Amino acid sequence: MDSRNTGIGLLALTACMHSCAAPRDVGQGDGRERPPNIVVLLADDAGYSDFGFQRVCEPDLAPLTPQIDSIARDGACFTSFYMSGAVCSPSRAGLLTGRYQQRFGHEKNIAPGYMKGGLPLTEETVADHLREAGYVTACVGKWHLGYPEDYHPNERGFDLFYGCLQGSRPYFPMEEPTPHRVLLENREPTPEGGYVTDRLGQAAARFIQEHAAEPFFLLVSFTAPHGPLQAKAEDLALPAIASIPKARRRKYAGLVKAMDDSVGEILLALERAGISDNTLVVFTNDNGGQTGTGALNTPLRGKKGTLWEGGVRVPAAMRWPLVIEAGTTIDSPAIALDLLPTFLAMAGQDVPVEAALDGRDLSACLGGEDDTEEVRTFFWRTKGGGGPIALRQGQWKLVWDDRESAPQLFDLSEDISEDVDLAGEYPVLVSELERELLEWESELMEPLWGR
Ligand SMILES: [Ca+2]
Repeated sequence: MDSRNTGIGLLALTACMHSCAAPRDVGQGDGRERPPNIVVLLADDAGYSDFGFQRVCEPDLAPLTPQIDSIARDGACFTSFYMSGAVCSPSRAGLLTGRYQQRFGHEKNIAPGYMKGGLPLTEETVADHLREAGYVTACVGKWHLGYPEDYHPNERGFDLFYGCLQGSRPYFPMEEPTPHRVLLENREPTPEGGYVTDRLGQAAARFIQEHAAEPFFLLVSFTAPHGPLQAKAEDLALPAIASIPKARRRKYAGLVKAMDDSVGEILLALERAGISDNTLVVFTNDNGGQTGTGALNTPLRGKKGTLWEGGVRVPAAMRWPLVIEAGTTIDSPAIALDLLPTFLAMAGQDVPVEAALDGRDLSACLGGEDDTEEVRTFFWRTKGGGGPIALRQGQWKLVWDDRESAPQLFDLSEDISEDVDLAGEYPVLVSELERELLEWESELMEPLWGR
């Protein structure tokens, strides 16, 4: 433990929490004497309104996510949480580095079999940082951040990798698994068998059991409910799913149900290990819902791949019983780039200035401190220079979807669906936001791959 910085940051954080929200009784001997374990549960392409804990939830999916909902119920629900990307790989690059991925050319998805790169080696991941802080680190699930050996999760800060390198794969066993779709344990292919979402939940639970005695960071990167739409027969037979009229939506619901079951298995593993109270569990989703596979983003406009709210605004909940008061709602906008600095603060690890992070530590707001008065600005761009670009600043969202046309302005406090373009009413505001957006864009590089 000599190289580990295990206490100072947590003590500082806990001190802050005392003034903001009374910490709970730990209920276990050493809970406050070591930094929390961190578990990130990341869904893939799920709909904004497809979870019971969302304010606007589709009634057909509401009964299918009790385990995921429990994270919000027992902790905090974010109502304005964003990803920095609108598709899988760039979004993960932002989340893992805490930096706008367009700064380092990771702006487009990595195509299957692309062998010329991946998450640029200039970048450090949250796993790199947490390992330096003494954490054991694991990535369970899909990687989608590069196929060449130098880009393998084991080279990017993760002690354990259990999952596939590609962005998706069949849920049922493949007769002839390909090297990028087979589930690897580190670099070794594992035998095909079982349902992938179940296997990921089981692998995550095993990791928790094996590492309960030391601080750990566990990223569970589900392939669900990304296509293919292969649900288990037993889930499709459940009355709550069998009664959904549309076949595509039914299958999608089956994928979500299986993911919720795996989340339940992971939460149970934390309970059984006696470390639930001092574990931060984050649930979120990597990009807006893919309506093509049956996801619904009501009431948001757009879907995966777009910079409308439906492409980048995602469900998010965090539970840490020791610090976060149950039933907390956080309306302050936050972005996945905030996770890295938040985790490092919890781990008592200083963030090096040269890391040039774009996010910020959310500890105070998780502890109940109201920071809704602060105006934050988030930026998005997809498809490189000349491609769609957008900004949110406080209540305002500027969307420049087509650079040949004028940007559009929306007041999200009144119009979360981005229905009414107010650009004509606020020309001065539009030109100020446009200036900020272009200034941000001037700091970016062109995408390293993709069309
Ligand atoms: Ca995705």
